[in-house]
Amino acid sequence: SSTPLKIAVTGAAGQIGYSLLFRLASGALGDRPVELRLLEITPALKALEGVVMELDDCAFPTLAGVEIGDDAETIFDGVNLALLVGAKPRGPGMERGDLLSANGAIFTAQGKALNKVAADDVRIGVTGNPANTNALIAMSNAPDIPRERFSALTRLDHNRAISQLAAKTGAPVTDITKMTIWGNHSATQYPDLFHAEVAGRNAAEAVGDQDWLENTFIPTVAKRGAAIIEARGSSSAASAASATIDAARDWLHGSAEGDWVSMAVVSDGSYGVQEGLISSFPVTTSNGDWSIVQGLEIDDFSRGRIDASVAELADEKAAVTELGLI
Ligand code: NAX
Repeated sequence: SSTPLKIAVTGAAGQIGYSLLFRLASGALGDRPVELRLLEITPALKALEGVVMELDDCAFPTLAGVEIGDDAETIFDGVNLALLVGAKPRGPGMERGDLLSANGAIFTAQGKALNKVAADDVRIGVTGNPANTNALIAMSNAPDIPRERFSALTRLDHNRAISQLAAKTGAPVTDITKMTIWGNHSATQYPDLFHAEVAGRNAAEAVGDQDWLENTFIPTVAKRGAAIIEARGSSSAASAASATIDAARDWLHGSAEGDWVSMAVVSDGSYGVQEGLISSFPVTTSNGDWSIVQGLEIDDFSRGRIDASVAELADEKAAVTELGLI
């Protein structure tokens, strides 16, 4: 169709936005023209105007229009895809409860605005942290939008896991399939090599090194964000934007045959994950819908890791329930 895909991006003047907008505008989601609708807080609008000047200066053939503003209901009007990137970072001396309530205010308001004005076919991807719980808050405040339309980003973790496994085995990334991130986008996440494959061979067997798997691979993937901050002096931005694009593209256009991707989506109780939590699963996507890959055997090691991350999500849910955000 030549009607532009209307895409909202929040936090558009931020680091991730600076990479994400140019890829969306240049056709990373396909040939269909896109209209960007960019939400920022009032003090960041001037900087955002500068970013829009640069978007103009690229003369992207697929960019059909840009609108910016600080009012969620205006910006979200008629959007088909909403990428919720803007969030409140944890400041010095900030307790977890403070972080959850600051973000709660953002994601309750944005959930309500999406509920009111988004297009009927809207899909909502949350990148801003704490991503799973922010998605839960937005979903809970948008009762008229099907719960399946919300997801939180674990695709960056998924891509990091693919890259680490490729480096360890010497295989190209294109040989790595069926990677899974389970649980929360946090240090408790569980990147699973027992179901992943390297050129069709079980990855845990191909690696053949449980010590590496437990003591190098898992912590390297789970703590990669901190390693990037340590090296670069700021948090991952281009890779986070790239993963946000990968996730949106596969959601809208489908995952590859014979493979799956990781997405944090509302649990139906699969794999013993408490119903209603937004937890990362192996999913296949087709025609804008996802479904959780069923029937994987979970051994005791994986069970313990999944349960620990899910317990953290249940704690976050209890905390935001206590705060009256959901
Ligand atoms: P920046 O601080 O550079 O940008 C965030 C932007 O959001 C700012 O411009 C700010 O003005 C804006 N903002 C704040 N409140 C807003 C609101 N209510 N409405 C609209 N905009 C608002 O952060 P950046 O590096 O771009 O990261 C954005 C978010 O992504 C952070 O929460 C970060 O923790 C999270 N990340 C998530 C990742 C993931 O894999 N899920 C990885 C990368 C990143 O750490």
